[in-house]
Amino acid sequence: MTDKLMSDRFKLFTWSVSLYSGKARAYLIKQHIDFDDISPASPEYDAEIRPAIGRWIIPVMVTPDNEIVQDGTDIIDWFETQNMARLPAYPRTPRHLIASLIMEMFGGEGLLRPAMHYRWNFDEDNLDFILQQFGLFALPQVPVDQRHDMALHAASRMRKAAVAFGVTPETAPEIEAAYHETMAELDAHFAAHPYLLGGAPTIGDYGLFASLYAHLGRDPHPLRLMQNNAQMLFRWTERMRNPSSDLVEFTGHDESLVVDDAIPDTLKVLLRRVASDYLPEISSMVAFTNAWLTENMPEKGALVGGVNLGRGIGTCNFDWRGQNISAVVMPYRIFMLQRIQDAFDKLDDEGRSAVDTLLHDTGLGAIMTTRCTRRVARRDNREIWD
Ligand SMILES: N[C@@H](CCC(=O)N[C@@H](CS)C(=O)NCC(=O)O)C(=O)O
Repeated sequence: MTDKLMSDRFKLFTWSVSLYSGKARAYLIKQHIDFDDISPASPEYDAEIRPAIGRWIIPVMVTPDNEIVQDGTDIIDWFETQNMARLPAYPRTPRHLIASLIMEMFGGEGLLRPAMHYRWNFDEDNLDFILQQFGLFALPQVPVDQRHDMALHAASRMRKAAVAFGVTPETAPEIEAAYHETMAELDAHFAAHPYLLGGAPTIGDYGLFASLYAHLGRDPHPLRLMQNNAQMLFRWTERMRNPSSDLVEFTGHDESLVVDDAIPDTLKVLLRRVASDYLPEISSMVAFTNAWLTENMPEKGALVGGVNLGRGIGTCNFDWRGQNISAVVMPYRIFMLQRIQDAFDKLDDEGRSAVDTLLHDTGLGAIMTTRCTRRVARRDNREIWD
């Protein structure tokens, strides 16, 4: 690593338009970490970061000691492991911990369809803004009047990604209906509680913020939708970007979590939403992966998707709200699911029993039994088969 990257502050290679960047950035803001946002379009990224992590991806954090950490969750865990968290992301009680991890996965992965749909399928409201912003962040060295066409080219790649996640003209009406319902449920929750579990953000808030900020809370069309329909959810998106806890409308509230490991009724509603809207995909993705593993038998330590295959290993199909959805299967999602299952397995009998009751009450029982036959691990900032 050259001296160029050395700094006494943390560096976060991000863009405001990037979904997963928002998760890591919100965490750093909330922990009062001294950091700089740096564009991955900078020469440092090409010269130092990309060769080190082997692909173009954000967010990436560089620590003052020049450690490179890619992945929103790994960035968060880096601070948690060093005991640098002002507000620890992982609750210490069983139901809070598991509910928060489930919402992390739902926010980062389960809300991807609405996030992609509302970014890429409302050109009249969004496209000028998106192209200007992509041009601004991705092509700073290109003259402003030449950015538009180049950004349009990049946009067509992202539109294809939306389809790969299952966003099509056929599925769009249900994606919208489900998002309106979800938005109302989130709004009801944040009318009663500043964060998912009370007065401080936990891992579930950071995960949710991924989809609910860069796309759903920032692009013109979905932002207007949120401002018109879910003002308390909109407030939470402001709160998540504020270094203070921003509890102004919650008079008398402090930064503590809900007492006695209780799960607010409004959060139970959101867990039921995960069960109805994301569990079908989890089951299908795990079944596909298990069959794929039997057929392909990757060696221990092999990069998932192989060297060139990108992040997906195939496509799974499942029924969802009367639609048959085809969606890319990404072992990263298995990794996120495994985190929840690992946390559950580590609980004592009493904790497991409390969580079991919660999961059965909310229709999520299968989340602990739907398991992959192989584990996905992370090594050198990549997913590998363990
Ligand atoms: N699991 C990763 C996902 C990161 C990710 O997908 N980032 C997007 C931007 S929001 C990206 O870099 N995409 C580049 C590409 O797919 O080529 C994380 O949480 O950090």
